[in-house]
Amino acid sequence: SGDVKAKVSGPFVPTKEDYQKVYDEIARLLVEKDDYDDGSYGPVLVRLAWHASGTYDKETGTGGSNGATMRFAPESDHGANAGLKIARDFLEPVHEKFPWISYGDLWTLAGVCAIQEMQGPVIPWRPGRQDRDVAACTPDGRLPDASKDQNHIRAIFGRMGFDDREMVALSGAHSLGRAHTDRSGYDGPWDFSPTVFTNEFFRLLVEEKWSWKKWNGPAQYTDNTTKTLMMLPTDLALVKDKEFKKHVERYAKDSEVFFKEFSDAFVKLLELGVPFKTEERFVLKKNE
Ligand code: HIF
Repeated sequence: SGDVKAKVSGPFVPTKEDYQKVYDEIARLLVEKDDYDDGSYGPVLVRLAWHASGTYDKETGTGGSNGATMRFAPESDHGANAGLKIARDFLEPVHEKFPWISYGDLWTLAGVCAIQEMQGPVIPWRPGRQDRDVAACTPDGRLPDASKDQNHIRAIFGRMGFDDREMVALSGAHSLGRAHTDRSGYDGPWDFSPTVFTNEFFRLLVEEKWSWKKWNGPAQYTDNTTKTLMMLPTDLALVKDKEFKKHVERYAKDSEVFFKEFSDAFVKLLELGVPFKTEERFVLKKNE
């Protein structure tokens, strides 16, 4: 009584509960802001998390989600990143509410949240990315070019350190979202439920017949049955290549196996090049 010492406050060290609050706020905004695209910002948040991470180069250790250098030109202006300002702007109010989180942690956490809230697998996640400045921007050309074939897929994802199985597992994320003519030039969704994470991408690749879309846009495929879906040349490469196709068939048959192997590969993607200080990953709770 009377001699209670003032608590000395050091730097704020966030706990799992603090990250859950950030997660919950993103999940809340996903529900609230449903007047966009197919009714969700989820897919474009997944794309932001992946493009922030997929610049990693294992030889030089440069790129990856540490640094969140897509905040700056030239990286924000790289052709592959067209449209991702929408995702970054969506997350800005979240950063204002939780200013202690780095953008790299925020963007990757948002990808995790989006996948889980769209009924995808649990993606264990850990914090530790630190924002860096414009000097850490990666050169253009590190992200994949959809007009190419399996050799390109192996070159790009091999540079990040992935094997064939992981490359195919990751590809299942194209069950989400759509292509936009004013971003990549391509057009349309990959399946009939672009805001739900499923193994439909693989089932359609195997079971549907795909032919070149007749239009003036970039070369892409359309399904023969409804002509409302699309596949990129890099997507079709997954069934043209025998080694890739093995995994496509496994995932088309078994959603559970796909969810497990996707989760492992996506955890790895989001952690490329990040100098973590902790081993522990958090499993953040879904809202749904
Ligand atoms: Fe995509 N991807 N991706 N992608 N991607 C697009 C959209 C999404 C490639 C090209 C494109 C992955 C790999 C590759 C998502 C997630 C992932 C678009 C359309 C193109 C062109 C962009 C637009 O016009 O808006 C290529 C060439 C890849 C390597 C083969 C990952 C595995 C599938 C790594 C991945 O997670 C998501 C989600 C979208 C949807 C975005 C949206 O706004 O709806």
